[in-house]
Amino acid sequence: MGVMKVYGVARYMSVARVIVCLEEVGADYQVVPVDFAVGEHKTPAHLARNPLGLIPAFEDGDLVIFESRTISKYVLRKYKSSNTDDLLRENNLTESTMVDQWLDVEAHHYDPIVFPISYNAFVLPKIGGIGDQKLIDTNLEKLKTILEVYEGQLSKTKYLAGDFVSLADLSHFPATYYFMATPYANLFDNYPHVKAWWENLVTRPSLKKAAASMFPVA
Ligand code: GS8
Repeated sequence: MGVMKVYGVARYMSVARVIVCLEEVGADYQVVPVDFAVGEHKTPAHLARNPLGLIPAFEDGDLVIFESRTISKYVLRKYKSSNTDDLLRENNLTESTMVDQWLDVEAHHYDPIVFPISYNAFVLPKIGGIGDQKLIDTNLEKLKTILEVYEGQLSKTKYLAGDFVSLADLSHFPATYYFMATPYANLFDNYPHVKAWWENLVTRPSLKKAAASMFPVA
């Protein structure tokens, strides 16, 4: 079986999520570039890997999958023995359920708010586009509500799913990393437990490694 392949571009947020997990377990992998500029993500070859025409797609031998959170779980399960922090907690029903719960919160509540802010206020200007300020402003308002919820949880536990780091935390990395490079980063100052959680999280080597291939934030 050849090396695992991530189809996509490492600086894109969903791709970075997968790279973090691959780095966590120290897996051998290759990032195979997909060139948006020439519409490579809409070619039959890429659509066969991800029928939504999005990145990432992932290949491990005969297994071809898409959706960054699914790929992340696959990688963590496959390399269970080198997943030293046990980021899914699958040997504990309560803990793994808390991981699932906060991963769902990230996917269905946090990301739909933070991703558009990060994309419009940071990524688009980086690639020569113009962000949609109305969209940014609407989502900034919504973000306050969700950060209030996070502040409540993180004042009870060190990480989202409990007093252990998990995929639920790591999954927040890409969009939050770019958010912190927007003019709106200081919004987090109003939520001290969330801010401390983030500052602790970004010290992880896997995140630093993924960040090295992302857009520079300084
Ligand atoms: C989202 C994939 C996605 O939006 C996942 O894998 O988590 N829920 C999916 N990918 C974006 C780049 S991510 O920053 C993408 O492929 N955009 C290209 C396009 O919209 O045409």
